[in-house]
Amino acid sequence: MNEEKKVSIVGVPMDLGQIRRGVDMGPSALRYAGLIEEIKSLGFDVQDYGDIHIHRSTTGTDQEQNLKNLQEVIKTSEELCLELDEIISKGGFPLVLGGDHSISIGSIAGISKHYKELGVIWYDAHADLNTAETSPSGNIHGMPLATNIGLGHPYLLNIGGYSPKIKPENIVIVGARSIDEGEKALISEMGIKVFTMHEIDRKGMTAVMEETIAYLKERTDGVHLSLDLDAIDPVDAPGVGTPVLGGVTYRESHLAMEMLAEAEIITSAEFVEINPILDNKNQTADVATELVSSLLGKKLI
Ligand code: 5AB
Ligand code: MN
Ligand code: MN
Ligand code: MN
Repeated sequence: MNEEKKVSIVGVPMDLGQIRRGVDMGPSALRYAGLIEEIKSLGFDVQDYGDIHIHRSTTGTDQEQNLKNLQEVIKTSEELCLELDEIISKGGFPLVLGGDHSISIGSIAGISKHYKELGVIWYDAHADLNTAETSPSGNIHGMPLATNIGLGHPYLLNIGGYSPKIKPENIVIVGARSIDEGEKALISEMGIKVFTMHEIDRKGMTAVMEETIAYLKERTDGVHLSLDLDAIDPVDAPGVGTPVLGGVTYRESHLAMEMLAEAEIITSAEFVEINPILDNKNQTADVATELVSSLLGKKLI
């Protein structure tokens, strides 16, 4: 990543992909944490596209197909898809601020059409590989990775007008420690590469990121980083809706971002699932801001 790069910010104040309100305040929390100023201070040209409009139904939640707020998620995803398509066409580096993780359906729909072999790093405590058939909750934020590989409700798959968006072999999941039975079956069936907390503990983050980078460099022509703040241990990032004990530390995450910056493989990114209502004085947005900064190449000296 070089300093001539335009960083194009899009906020997605979406909380309908899950049931705990507050994650819609994520974009504000990140802006309040000084994200824009921080990126500018690194010498980048920053363009803030503002926030996507979220359509809210007045008729209540549609749970018929174990897909809560399906129509709202579809509308938001279509808009985000168009916005990111345009940003990339204009040569910007898309940085998307969530919002819950359902937004990844729209972001990857807009991004992936610009690559033949888009790679994805899914930095998350969860695998987000559920479909309506396997989901224990009906929350669409647990389904975006499945949707992106072409599994799920046809309306979700059709966002952006094509499916699948990514190949299972172009994905690396990092930090997983809460994986549902249906997701486990899919991971082994599809051969998706996963570094769970077990591998991170055994090998260390350095080896995990070296392997991730080498694996993706070999087979992809662009890499989207989808970073769910719940990958990070709740001690360091308490402001998330679905916290899971035993996560990646703040320091390990910095190292991961620094290694990605050095490898110069990341072509777009999103930071999702920050819930300021559950946070401790905006700590999680502060952590995310620092991680963005490292990802964009901030050096300690
Ligand atoms: B997140 C769970 N697997 O499907 C489900 O935060 C949790 O975007 C999903 O990773 C968590 O409801 C979704 C139990
Ligand atoms: Mn997630
Ligand atoms: Mn998660
Ligand atoms: Mn979550």
